[in-house]
Amino acid sequence: MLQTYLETLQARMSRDDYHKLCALDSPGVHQFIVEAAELCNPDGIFICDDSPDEVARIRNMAIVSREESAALAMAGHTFHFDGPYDQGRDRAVTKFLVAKGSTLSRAINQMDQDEGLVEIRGLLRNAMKGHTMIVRFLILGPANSAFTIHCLECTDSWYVAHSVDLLYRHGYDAFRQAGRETEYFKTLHSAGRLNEDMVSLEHEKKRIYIDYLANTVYSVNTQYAGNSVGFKKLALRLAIHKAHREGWLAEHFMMMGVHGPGGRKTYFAGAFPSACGKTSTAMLPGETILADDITYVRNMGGICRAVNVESGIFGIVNDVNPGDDALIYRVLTSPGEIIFSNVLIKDAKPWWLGMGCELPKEGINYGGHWREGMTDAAGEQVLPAHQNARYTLALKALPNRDPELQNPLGVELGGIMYGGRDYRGYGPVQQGFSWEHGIVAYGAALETETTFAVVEEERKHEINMMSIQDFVSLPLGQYLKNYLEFGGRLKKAPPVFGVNYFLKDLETGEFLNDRRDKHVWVKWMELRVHDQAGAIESPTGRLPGYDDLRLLFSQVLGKDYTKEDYVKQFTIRVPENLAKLCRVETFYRENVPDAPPKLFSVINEQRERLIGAREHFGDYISPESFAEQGSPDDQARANI
Ligand code: SPV
Ligand code: MN
Repeated sequence: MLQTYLETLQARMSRDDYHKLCALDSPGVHQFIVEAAELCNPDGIFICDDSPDEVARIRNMAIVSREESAALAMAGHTFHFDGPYDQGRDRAVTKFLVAKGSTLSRAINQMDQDEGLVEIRGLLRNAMKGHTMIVRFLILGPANSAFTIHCLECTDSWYVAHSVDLLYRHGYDAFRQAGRETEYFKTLHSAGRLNEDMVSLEHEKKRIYIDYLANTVYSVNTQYAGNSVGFKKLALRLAIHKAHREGWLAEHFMMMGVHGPGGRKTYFAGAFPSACGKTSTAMLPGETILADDITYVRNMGGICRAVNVESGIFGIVNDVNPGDDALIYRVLTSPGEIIFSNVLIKDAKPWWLGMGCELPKEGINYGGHWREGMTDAAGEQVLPAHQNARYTLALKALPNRDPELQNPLGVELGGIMYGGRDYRGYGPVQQGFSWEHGIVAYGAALETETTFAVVEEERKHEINMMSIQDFVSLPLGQYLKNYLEFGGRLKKAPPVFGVNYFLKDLETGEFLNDRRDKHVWVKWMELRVHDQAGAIESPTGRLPGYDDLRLLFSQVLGKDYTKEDYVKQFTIRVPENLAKLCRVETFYRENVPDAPPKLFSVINEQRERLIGAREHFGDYISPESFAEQGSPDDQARANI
């Protein structure tokens, strides 16, 4: 059989490419490529073995094919446009294929596996005619590690093949060394028919189907990297299922190293829905970034250890400016390999919203020629750049990258944080009373409003469990159960924190924090991990004390922190918190029939604590009403 697949392929590719495939002792890989080629019918097949020449060829072809343009002044910079209907992940057309007789939770988009395969194969038939199918081999996680997952992508997009080069570790050698029994993920992607600007034309036929039972992802008529690069949220869906079978966690986490007293560094992982401050937390000045988007977490000898699945960033460029994100701004405006997508182009420069300077009055964007004052069919002003405009770069381009990226053992997680977009309820930072409390009260209760990173109505209030809900290839209750049990099996589960950068004054509607305040919250968490800061026991979690924060504001930001600000920010808002618990409970009762009983007991206990506190202190309770415990004395504080 192996010989038959190879013979079929021989006719479709150069001798050189054929030999590269023969070096892989994997009939499954050959079969996948044969079937992809027979279905999509490309003019040729290019097997990339990751040599520098081939990687350079891919980058060059992305430009020659005009999927990217290098018409930018800065060396190494290119830009790419996705179509107007292809500017984010597309929930409506992204579906799990489920076997007959089984079903995932109601909140998860799914369809019958057989029907889905017939539909998507129909759309992929002959889709690569006139194009080359590029085959890339990659690994998720560091090489030669318990975390490593092999994967391959067949795509007709040079932009996608180029993006994966910046975002993932090369894997051709790993495939060469792999035994036949090695499990791997596969993606088949076609951008479909393109218009004269090399943009996917048939957006109404965009489909992204995840055949998680076969470790395969299909994607067609789309270019937006979140839909087309198989190893972002698409392979995350496959990894969640694998993690469930094997007893570990695949998470939508950034990871960062936070410096503490005495030169120590503590690693944190954090889940935030899109545009809730994930990258800007991971990029805090003076700290190190280890991961931006996806992390695998394992119990290794009772210790919670984690790796970055990726090795690059596909980041939101909106609001990156010298004041708020100085570091990334500097990288984006310096020479180096970067792909900008869906920004405004003018005078050979990329421009984006919130970049901290006046934008040009006209230029080229994803809609074509743009002029200030333009309106769309609905009469709305057309923005110069898309709010979900992005940059793609390798982590090695960042001066603040963490040195442990390639460590096969990963790093020990000191703490985990969850952060949503909650204007009314939760305070800026708090610590869970236990693993279970933190996982439920901050992770499972994570609320946000939909933003521009997803193609649908914006500003809808929603629960987004662990910021991963769309990707969970299991019944959601099973996923939560796995999470709760994972912590229980660790020798010492990392403390769990909830953060909220979006709290507003209930009367004025103004944000109560500056964007940079998050640095103080992170430093406080670092101290808490090592029992070097006190905490106040409030009904929703352990809160920082004023004196610790005042010192940290001064040390970290050089700012005075007034008692008045502290009280405003950390006041427990009982009605808003009770309403939040009600939304969370309703969501799980309605959508997650297999939710673990622990979830409801944690919610109930929190409700009772809130009601009890209200009886004593009223609806809005200053943090100073609660007792502070374990607070370091002034001498210890001075040494922080
Ligand atoms: C996100 O939206 O969470 C992203 C970008 O990280 S995407 O690749 O589209 O998932
Ligand atoms: Mn993400």
